[in-house]
Amino acid sequence: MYDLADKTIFITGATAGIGRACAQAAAAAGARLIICGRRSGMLVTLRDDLVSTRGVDCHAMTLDVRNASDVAEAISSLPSNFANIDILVNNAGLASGYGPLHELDPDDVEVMIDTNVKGLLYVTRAVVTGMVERNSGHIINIGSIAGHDVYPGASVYCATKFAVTAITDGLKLDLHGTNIRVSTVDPGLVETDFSKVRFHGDMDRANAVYAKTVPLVAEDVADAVLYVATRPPHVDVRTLILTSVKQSSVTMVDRSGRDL
Ligand code: NDP
Ligand code: 8X3
Repeated sequence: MYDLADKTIFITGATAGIGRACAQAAAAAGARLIICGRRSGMLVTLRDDLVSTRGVDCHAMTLDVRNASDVAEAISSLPSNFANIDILVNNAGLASGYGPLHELDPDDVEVMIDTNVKGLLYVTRAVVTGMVERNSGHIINIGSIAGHDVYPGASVYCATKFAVTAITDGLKLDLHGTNIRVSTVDPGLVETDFSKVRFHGDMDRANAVYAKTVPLVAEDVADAVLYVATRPPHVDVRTLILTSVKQSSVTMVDRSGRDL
């Protein structure tokens, strides 16, 4: 197994949901953490909690991954004990709006592409350079089953997650001959703030996404990320797809209400 104790793990979008669960799981495994997100209050609360309950080193950066120069500056000016990143978890992402392409708010289109694709590229570019110099590292992208199949009302979100699939595969080719691992963890429905964000705070619509079924929870995805991260150094889990047993495709979700 690849021991995470004293390894440096950078998790983007750690203020909530899957990213926060990944930070908690990595801290439990003894990793040194770099966490980022836009909401500084939640970031500092998480950092203080990880430091006090797990005794790990944690560097919190208020950072919007859409800002290329801020990303480059944040990575290039990391404190020396955090500078050599062993594992990057590209998690920051969102769906914004829902509906036919021609009815989507152009601002929603921009924010999804800027965050899920361009932001992921900015962070990856800034981090991979050091990994290549050290001939060591692991990039774990949080994709989605929406990066394998499209569903109605989500053409742009799906396009961004198809892009994550392509970037992961392309990066693997670009890093051929190095010891750097490249993986995606691609979940189906996970009950987080994802739908609240997608529906701009409309909690009735958000709650309906998870009604009468049993979705994954953020800790399920963190568990998968930890699995991928802790394989022996010669093993690269390329794609790990996980869904609730109640979900059979992007559109087939058992909402019969039957218990497990
Ligand atoms: P949440 O809304 O709970 O968390 C999203 C996280 O991303 C937050 O910490 C948010 O922090 C951060 N984030 C968003 N935009 C930015 C930005 N511009 N810069 C930095 N951080 C940002 O959603 P999830 O945890 O569910 O989503 C995490 C990832 O998982 C996303 O990539 C999503 O596409 C993917 N995913 C989610 C699924 C689900 O059903 N929930 C299923 C499959 C994949 P802040 O707002 O503080 O910036
Ligand atoms: C989020 C999961 O199925 O709602 O990526 O698109 S889904």
